[in-house]
Amino acid sequence: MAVSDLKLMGVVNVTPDSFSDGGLYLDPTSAIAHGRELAEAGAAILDVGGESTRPGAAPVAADEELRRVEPVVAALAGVVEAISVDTSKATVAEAALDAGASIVNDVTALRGDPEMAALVADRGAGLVLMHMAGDPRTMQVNPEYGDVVAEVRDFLAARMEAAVAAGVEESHIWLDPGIGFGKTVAHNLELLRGIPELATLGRPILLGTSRKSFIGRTDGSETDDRLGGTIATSILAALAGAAVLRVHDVREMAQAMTVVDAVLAA
Ligand code: HH2
Repeated sequence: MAVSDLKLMGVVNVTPDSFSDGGLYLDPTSAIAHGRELAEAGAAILDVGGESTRPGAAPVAADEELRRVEPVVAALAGVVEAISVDTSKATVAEAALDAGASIVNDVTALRGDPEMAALVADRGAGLVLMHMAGDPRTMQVNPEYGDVVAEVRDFLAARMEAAVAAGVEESHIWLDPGIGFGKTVAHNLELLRGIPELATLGRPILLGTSRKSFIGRTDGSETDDRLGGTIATSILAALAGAAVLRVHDVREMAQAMTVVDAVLAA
């Protein structure tokens, strides 16, 4: 498979406090323009979120999150193959699905809101189940695992089973190891090496390394200077079997994939 067969998921953060682009796209007009740019640059999916999940982030009330996300989803629906909504609240997910989203990206893997599983099942939506140890306020306090890859794989298998038991079609589920969510640098690096093992679960693997702090802790770079590390980890993940890459810098990522394919085909 060519790495350019992968889907790029462009990040649209309609927030004041996201870790790398907080405040840049809080106004719906700028978020919509940014989403259009990412679509033109090669994003097949746009992931629209109204609540930061960075370590220590303060929770956002549902009505505020909905106010941020809904007009942006409505304007971008149809611009790309699919819109996902990055939320763990069923009311926000429902409004986004009504506005044209077709995928729910729930970083709590259906553990955050008891209404979420039934909503996704009833609407026949796509579902991203992500691994997170703890919650964003506490997740980076001394994360510990025995075998991180095995534990994340078992967690994802169990969450997939719970989703299917609640009526979600297995074929609608994507799995994500949750890079940076309750993990040390070493855990993140091990998970990147462990993608083939996660892929044995039989569902597409989505991966988000974009601009994350494990890159900065590896080379000392600041948040706005981690494109090289993002591309390196994303390409390695693609070659190891990841199917969807969640990135902020779609144009640069698409270029890297095209060039890698040209080399692989030579
Ligand atoms: N990472 C972030 C947010 N949502 N969803 C999935 N499925 N996987 C991820 O790795 C992931 C995610 C964090 O990135 P960002 O949205 O840029 O930051 P913030 O949460 O501060 O808005």
